[in-house]
Amino acid sequence: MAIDYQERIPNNVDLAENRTLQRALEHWQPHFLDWWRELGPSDFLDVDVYLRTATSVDAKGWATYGTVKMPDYRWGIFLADAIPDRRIGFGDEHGKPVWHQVPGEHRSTLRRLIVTQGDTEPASVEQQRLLGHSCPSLYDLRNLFQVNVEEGRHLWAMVYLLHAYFGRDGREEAEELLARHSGDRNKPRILGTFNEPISDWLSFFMFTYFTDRDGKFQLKSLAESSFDPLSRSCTFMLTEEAHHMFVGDTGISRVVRRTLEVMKELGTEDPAAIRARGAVDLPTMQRYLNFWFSSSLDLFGAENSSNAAGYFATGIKGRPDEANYPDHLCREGSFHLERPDGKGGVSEEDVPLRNAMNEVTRTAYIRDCEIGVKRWNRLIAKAGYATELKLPSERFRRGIGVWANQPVDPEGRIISAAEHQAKVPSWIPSESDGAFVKSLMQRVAEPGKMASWIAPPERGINNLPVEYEYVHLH
Ligand code: BYC
Repeated sequence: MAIDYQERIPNNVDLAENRTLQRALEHWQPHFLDWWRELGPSDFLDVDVYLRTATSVDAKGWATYGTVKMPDYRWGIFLADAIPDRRIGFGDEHGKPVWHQVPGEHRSTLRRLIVTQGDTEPASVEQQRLLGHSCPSLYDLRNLFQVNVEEGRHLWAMVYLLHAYFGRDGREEAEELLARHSGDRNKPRILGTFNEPISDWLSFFMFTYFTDRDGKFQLKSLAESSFDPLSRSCTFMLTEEAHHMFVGDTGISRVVRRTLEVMKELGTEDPAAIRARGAVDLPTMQRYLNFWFSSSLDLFGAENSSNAAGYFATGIKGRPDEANYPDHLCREGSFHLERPDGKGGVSEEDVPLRNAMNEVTRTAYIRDCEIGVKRWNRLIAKAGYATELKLPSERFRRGIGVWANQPVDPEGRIISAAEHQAKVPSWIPSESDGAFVKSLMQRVAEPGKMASWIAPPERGINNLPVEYEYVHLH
């Protein structure tokens, strides 16, 4: 395959000069495209979409807009600009020069983290692959596809690291990233949330708000890494991640706004009446929020983790915004944890701070999640209603860590197993909630028109009007 590398694969990693990397990518790229055709938004291969493509890392190039067919999207490889004389920012090697190659002793740990990060990217594309059929507007359809192609690019970013720094093992892992599939019984994706189906747009907005936000915090942690190519890859990925969270945040806001309009119009908060008018009642939204928030909390790993302590000590993975902390060694401190005592109560313990790094990051994530919830609640309050959306307790519905599989209610109270079982359907989406939400998912494909359950966005993309034909379906 003759490729004009800079044109076909925009990059700032000297791809045109690196024959080994070219060979690895030449082998992998056709498999990626096959995967995209089969498990990406497969019924939309021929449609023209108004997309943003990163063609360089500077302010001009990172968001180049134009109309493309998705299989022709130019998935590029970018590292944020190098920081001259960058030093390790935390852990036992604090202050020493960062690594430009993989230290032998950290090879398998780094590979595992890069593979875990990389695995989530195609997983999310697989999860969302059928949503295009039920888009609430062309504006939303375009945003879905933007998110999808960028997750594809984030996969490329991790595959680049595997190919460029991990030799044969890396090439094998890159193939495996296309062989595991979301929800596949025999070869599932690595992390739990990425095997959950996303079969409606309310789930998509919750996922892009809560799960992409885990992406933000994990990428920030990896951006602190002493392995400089990983750090620079993740720093650039964060610029794209911001749009994905915007899609989630504004998506949920727009659903709330439409629901409030219907509540006003009907003069009732009765879920049945709101549903009959084709909008999503707030209690249903709360159940979707409970589901995706609790699932995303698991993505931070266990509260007390020797893996996390090891990553910190060796300088492999830090805390998000490490520079903001006064102590970068964390040899002394401890973290106060609560755990179930096995007798229906709670016991407390202090764990060494390094072991609690997952919890430190999860705590920062929860604070960040609250910002959107407050904004949605302001909309509700402004419309004159007392209902509030709320993040459930971090103990609720956990599958990982000390609270895994505990009978806990959304307030964090430990209850009996029988009560828990009886009440779960009122806390997370029931089958009938799913069927109702799915019944709303009818494709709206006329420029500027919105589905009955969602308000229009405040503005279009890249200063274009909301009515712009962002996707040419015909
Ligand atoms: N599901 O010691 P622990 C994103 C495993 S999202 C299943 O607590 P550790 C995106 C864990 O792997 C960001 N398994 O783990 C968003 C470990 O297994 P091994 C993705 C889980 O290492 C939207 C074992 O349990 N990036 O970018 O401290 C769209 C022991 O646990 C789960 C990353 O995750 C789970 N939820 O922390 C697109 C960053 N949680 O290794 C993209 C890379 C834990 O003993 N990954 N386990 O077999 C990591 O930093 C760490 O692997 C984790 C886990 C934070 C995930």
